[in-house]
Amino acid sequence: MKFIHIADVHLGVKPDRGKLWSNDRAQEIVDSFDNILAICQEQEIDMLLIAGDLYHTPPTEKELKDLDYKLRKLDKTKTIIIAGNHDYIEENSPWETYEFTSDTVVFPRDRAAKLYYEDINVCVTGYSYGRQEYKERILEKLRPGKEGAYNILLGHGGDKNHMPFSKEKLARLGFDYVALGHIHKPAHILKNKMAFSGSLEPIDYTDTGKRGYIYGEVNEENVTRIKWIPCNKRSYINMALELEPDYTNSEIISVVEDNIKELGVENIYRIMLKGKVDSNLEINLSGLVRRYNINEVINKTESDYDINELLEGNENNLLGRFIKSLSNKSSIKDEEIRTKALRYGVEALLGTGDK
Ligand SMILES: [Mn+2]
Repeated sequence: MKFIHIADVHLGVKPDRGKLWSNDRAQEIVDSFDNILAICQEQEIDMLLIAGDLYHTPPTEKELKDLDYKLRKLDKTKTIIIAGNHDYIEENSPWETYEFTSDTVVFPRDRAAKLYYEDINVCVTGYSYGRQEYKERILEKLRPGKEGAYNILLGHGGDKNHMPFSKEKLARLGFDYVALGHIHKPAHILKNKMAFSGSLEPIDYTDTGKRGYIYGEVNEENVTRIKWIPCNKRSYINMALELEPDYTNSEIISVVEDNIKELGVENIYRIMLKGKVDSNLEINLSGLVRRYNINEVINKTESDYDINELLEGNENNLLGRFIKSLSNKSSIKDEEIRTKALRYGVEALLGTGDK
């Protein structure tokens, strides 16, 4: 028996709304899901397990009809879906009323349900969200549905507002494989027995790193082997750069650009600038922001200046008086706080030009 386990596809999400790449990302998420379906067909996968949040918000009937159309093309694959906190099932919603014509089952809301497939001797137990939050430890109470069968648990959650659980308790319930969703970072929790597949694609800048799906194989003795396979079209990358006082703006641009080229121009960046820079330097990366996918530039640089030199040139103005008053040890007793206050004040005054 072969299965694919995915979760948190978030179809319908518009990542980084307002950015140039936002629409492309929305399409790439659809493409990535379609790619999973193509793999199911090509590799004759028996089961496609979707562990919640297939959709970013509860789906419309039109969306389910479209999904059904795609799933109907799979000759060998049964699809089992639970709803998560994003695409939770409301009473009389399309999730409840739509009748799939493909080999697909959506687990009912707000109760444990099981489904036994005689042809492959597999029993899946799962629980769909009927609302956005469950503080109850629901997953820990589920039990394998059929003795002698290969038992799978399909669950969504893991933080304190979304069906919290202890990994140890979940591991001891007696399931052969626990397919989890909700946490976007993939995690192989118990070897070949329990895993978060992670989101299929990164959804926003907090989803750094690779994303993908789990491919699993179960042999005749019901021994499972799983493998996590990355497939994300691009990644969110946090780039931190330590600058030096002698850098010019062009040099900073060139360093950032070299790094982006090395890490991949298709990726989406958050750039954090650190270190000491010339106190007169104005950093301007707007040219790069137009050319590459840069979500945000965070400037945490500090001005490189000599307090004594500054004092000499500003004896009689506000800046000079400020430096003098804070240089006096009795002004603020705590050395560290005084140094910080001096630095922030000097930088603010230099920044406004109001001396
Ligand atoms: Mn979720």
